[in-house]
Amino acid sequence: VRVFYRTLTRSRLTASQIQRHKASLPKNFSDYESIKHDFNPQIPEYFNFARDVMDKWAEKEKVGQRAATPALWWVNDRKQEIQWSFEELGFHSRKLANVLSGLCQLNMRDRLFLILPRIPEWWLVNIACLRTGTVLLPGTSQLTARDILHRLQTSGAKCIITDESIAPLVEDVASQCPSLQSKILVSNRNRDGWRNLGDLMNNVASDHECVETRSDDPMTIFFTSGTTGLPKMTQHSHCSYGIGLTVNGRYWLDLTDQDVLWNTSDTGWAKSAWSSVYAPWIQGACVFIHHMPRFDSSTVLTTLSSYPISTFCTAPTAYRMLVQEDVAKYKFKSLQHCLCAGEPINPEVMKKWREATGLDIYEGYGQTETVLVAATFKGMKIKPGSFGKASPAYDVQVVDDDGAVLPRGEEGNLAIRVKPLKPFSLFTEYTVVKAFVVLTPEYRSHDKEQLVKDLKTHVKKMTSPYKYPRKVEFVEQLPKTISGKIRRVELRKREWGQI
Ligand SMILES: *[C@@H]1O[C@H](CO)[C@@H](O)[C@H](O)[C@H]1NC(C)=O
Ligand SMILES: CC(=O)N[C@H]1CO[C@H](CO)[C@@H](O)[C@@H]1O
Repeated sequence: VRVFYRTLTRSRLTASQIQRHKASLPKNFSDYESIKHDFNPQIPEYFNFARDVMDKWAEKEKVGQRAATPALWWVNDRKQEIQWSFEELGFHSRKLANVLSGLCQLNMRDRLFLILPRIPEWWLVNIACLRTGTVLLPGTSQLTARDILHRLQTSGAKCIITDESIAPLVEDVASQCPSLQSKILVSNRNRDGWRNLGDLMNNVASDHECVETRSDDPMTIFFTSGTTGLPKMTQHSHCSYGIGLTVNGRYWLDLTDQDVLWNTSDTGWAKSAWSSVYAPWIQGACVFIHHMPRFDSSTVLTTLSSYPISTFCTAPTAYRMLVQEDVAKYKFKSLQHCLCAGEPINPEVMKKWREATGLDIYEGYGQTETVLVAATFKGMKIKPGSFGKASPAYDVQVVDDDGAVLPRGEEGNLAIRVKPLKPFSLFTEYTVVKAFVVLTPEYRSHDKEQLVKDLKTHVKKMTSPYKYPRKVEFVEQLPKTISGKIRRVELRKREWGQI
């Protein structure tokens, strides 16, 4: 019987067809409709990802209820390697949390600016900030001194953690950033004016009590790329990512605690939090990192064949480079699920990748302000040129410029419904200072543009530079209470109503 069965299977399906079929089946949900139907996340009043998710996985590790994969697996091109379990991540990040709340005197809601390449410390800072309730602002290593100045001033960050390549740029601008109190360097060497992270961590306790954060407390701030005007600060709460990215981790990435996820993206970009922190760790999966100085096709293919990477995501441009190599000569024994995001993928590249690996590429789309907005989920038919269907996190529609939903097949704007209820997995706000100004009679005839400039300069001089208003609006009068207090709520409502 066994022989017969084997022959039958072989004659009907090739090994790669079987592999492809298996890989296209979702592991932890049945189909798109069931996801849409069952999606009903509960938002507790208090939530902290370090305590409520990471430390829970550490407990499961202890009693053998989690697969034996590490939680973080880091390699570089000099064959150095680090593997940390959730327990070890907990140990190191608690020490770092003690550095932040002790020596750096960071209180809840204070802001920390982080610019590091893909080194393990980047992840430790992420987790330590959760433990202390510090709001994390990640930035890429490509920032200039001017960019750094703008970010430090706008955010009023009290602490910066970076490496030797960025330290001189910070030194150039630090005197113009009055709120910046601690500068911490990640390096084997010491540098004047900086404290060394390694030394600091050697001298603190490893027990730390995680702070109580409300689900809607601010957790992280990303600067938008600033395509139009100066970059804006986009704030996410503890639950918007910590719970909201379940949609990415469970449904799009289809991860479990046995999976190893590799996204080749750099740290600092808004969405490295998506794929390299929250989405995989919600699912208990392993985050794999290769600290390559730059994208190199043969390094990527060799890495995919020598480590048990089950889930792989890279940019469409990168896939285009990969399929130019002789991909079929590599054996990806563990690879089961491939994804892309960032720009549309060319159907030709998808086809070549499938021919070489037997695997499809699943597209996803989202923005700094959101979690996954739309995607091709496992088990869904892939239609080249389409990025799939709306994610269960949002009610997504194509609308015209007035917000009216358009009929099927018509081009328009992609919109997310925010009324009557704003989805919890949407960013909280953009934290822009706006001034409403009532002019006295002698100023009414003045040139308004010049007045705006003068006001901004005045505030910069009188208070900290970062506090100056980015927006100024002249009004006839301010809404006041009977006792004469200004009703800021009303101003705020008016402002949001306009957007
Ligand atoms: C990988 O990182 C890029 C850039 O940050 C992001 O656009 C993409 O969504 C990430 N992939 C996954 C699977 O989260
Ligand atoms: C690993 C994982 O995501 N497991 C989930 C699979 O789905 C069930 C039912 O929705 C969840 O309870 C598990 O947590």
